[in-house]
Amino acid sequence: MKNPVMLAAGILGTTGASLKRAAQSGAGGVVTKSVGVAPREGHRGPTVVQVEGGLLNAMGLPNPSYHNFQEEIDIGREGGVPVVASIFGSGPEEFVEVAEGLEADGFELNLSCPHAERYGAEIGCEACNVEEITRTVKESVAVPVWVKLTPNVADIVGLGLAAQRGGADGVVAINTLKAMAIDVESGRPILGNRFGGLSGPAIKPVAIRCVYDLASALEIPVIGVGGVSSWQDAAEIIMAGAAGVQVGTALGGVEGYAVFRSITEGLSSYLDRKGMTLEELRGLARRFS
Ligand code: RRO
Repeated sequence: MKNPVMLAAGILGTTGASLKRAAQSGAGGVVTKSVGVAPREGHRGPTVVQVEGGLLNAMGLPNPSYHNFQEEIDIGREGGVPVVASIFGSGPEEFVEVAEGLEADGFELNLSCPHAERYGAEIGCEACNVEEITRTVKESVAVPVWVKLTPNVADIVGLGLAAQRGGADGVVAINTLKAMAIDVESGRPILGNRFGGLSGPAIKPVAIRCVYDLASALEIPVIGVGGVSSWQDAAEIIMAGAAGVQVGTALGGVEGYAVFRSITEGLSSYLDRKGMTLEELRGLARRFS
C-alpha cells in the first residue's frame, strides 16, 4: 500500500463508488462491508444510535451476498488501491465458498461481529474455530488473509495466536465492543436487536491495549482499528505496534472522506518533525516495558 491508513470494514464499504471515493480521498487500502453466502436484510431498526463517545450499531450483517458483490469490488479497484473483501460465514465451508467466489486483493475474515447469531464473535471467540477457519481459507486462496478479532473475550492474544497458527498474514484488532443503550422514558432498549457494537473514540484505549498485547506476542502484522480519527490517534496505535491503521466511525464526522488525507499528511509531518520512519515509530511504546 502507498500509505498505512485504510477504510475499515463496515463503513461506506457497501458500494464500489464509496470504496473508490475512499481510495481517491487518500486511503492506502479499502475494506468492504462483510459479505456472506446469501443475501441478508440485517436486524430490524433502529440499527444505529449515537452515544457518548461513539456509535452503537446492530446492523446485523446486511449484504447482497458474494454472488452480487464482485462488481462493487471491481469498481472499488478503479480507485487504484488494494480492495480487501471482508467476509463472514457460519464455518469453514461458508468462508471458503465466499473467498473462492470473489476476486479481491485480500480477505479479512470477520470472526468478530458482536451481535449476529451463528456468525462473527459467536464462532470467533473460540481459538480452535479461528485456527481452523483461517487455515481452510488460506489453503483455498492465493491472496493475503487477515483475521479480524473480537475484543469481547478475556484473552484476545490467544485468538491472535490461533490465527497465526492457521497461517494468517495479519490480524486486525479490534471489532466493536458489545454494548447496549436504553431509552429512559420508555425503558426500551434503543436498538432493534437490543445489543450492538460500540465504536468510535470511546473504544480507542481498548484498541490500543489489544494491539499492544497482540504485537508483543505475534510475529505477523497487527492492523489497528478502533476510535482512530486523527493523526495523533494513528500515531498512538502505531506506537502500540500496529503495522497499519483502519478508520471507520470517524468517516461520519465533520471531515468525512477528507479524514484520510488529514491522517496521512499529519502522520508524515509528524515523522518528518521527529526525523523518524514509520518503521521506527511502530511499537515504540513497547520499549518502555
Ligand atoms: O453488520 C454489523 O452489524 C456489524 C458487523 Br458485520 C461487525 O463486524 N461489527 C459491527 O459492529 N457490526
